[in-house]
Amino acid sequence: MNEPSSYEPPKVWKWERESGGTFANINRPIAGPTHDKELPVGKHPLQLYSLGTPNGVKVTVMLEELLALGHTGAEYDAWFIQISDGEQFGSGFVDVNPNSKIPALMDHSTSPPTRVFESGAILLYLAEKFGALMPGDPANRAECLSWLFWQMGSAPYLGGGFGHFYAYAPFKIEYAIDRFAMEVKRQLDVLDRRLADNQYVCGDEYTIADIAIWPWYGALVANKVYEAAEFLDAGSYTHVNRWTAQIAERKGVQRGRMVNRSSGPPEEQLRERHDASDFDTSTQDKIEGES
Ligand SMILES: N[C@@H](CCC(=O)N[C@@H](CS)C(=O)NCC(=O)O)C(=O)O
Repeated sequence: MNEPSSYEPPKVWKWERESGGTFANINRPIAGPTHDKELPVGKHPLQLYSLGTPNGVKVTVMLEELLALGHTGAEYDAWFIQISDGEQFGSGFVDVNPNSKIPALMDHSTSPPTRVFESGAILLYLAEKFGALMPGDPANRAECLSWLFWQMGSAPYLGGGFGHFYAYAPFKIEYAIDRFAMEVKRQLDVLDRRLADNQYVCGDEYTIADIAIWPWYGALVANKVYEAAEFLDAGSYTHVNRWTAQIAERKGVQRGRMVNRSSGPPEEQLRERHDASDFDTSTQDKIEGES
């Protein structure tokens, strides 16, 4: 274990300076808007305000899967929210999500329009609205919801805990990395054991539980977040790797993971999505831009 810090917490914590590290500029100890800014509203009933992070990808995959199943009412506009510029603190965004985090959804097909925030709540709302991607019978529904909420409770240990201290903190703290690496490996083992006997997380059916879990744990074992696959020996979770590759083949997943994305290969990015044809236009633009 490396040297312990000499830091002694004061009696009352005060916000005096940025903590350093990636994203420190947007961290604040207070809620509420920092500036007035209305959100744009497009032509579809569903308006998504998001970014192509794992939490954002859950919702764009869900919407693209619903469309692939023929639910035309799931057509949506996806607006790009640049969280590193503090756009989640604009007044319009805070009206949709008082917690100032993407993803946030407005459903204008209801009167008055319905706001939904928290990615798990959005997945559940959409599954219930369209009667899709969630088992109907009580026992399987309970299993599906259990895994959905497992993801919502576990991911902060992966992102806010492990990912933060391994990849984003201004210096490496062995104690913190050890603590969260241990927990994330335990979570991967939970998932691996479940997927050893089940094709999908809830059994034979692909559900919102897979849609919630894949952008986090699938991305982790595929080395797409934190570059930590080797460190965590992600290859040893063979069933998670099998499931990750299987889900990556789905058309809804391939489309959904492009939406609101602003990093990676240009052909995998669709910064805003307002129509299904945007996927074709985006690829065409990229090809023309390169020639
Ligand atoms: N529990 C929330 C977490 C959402 C979340 O952490 N969003 C991040 C991006 S992945 C964000 O908007 N961060 C901006 C900020 O913290 O100011 C959910 O699942 O929707």
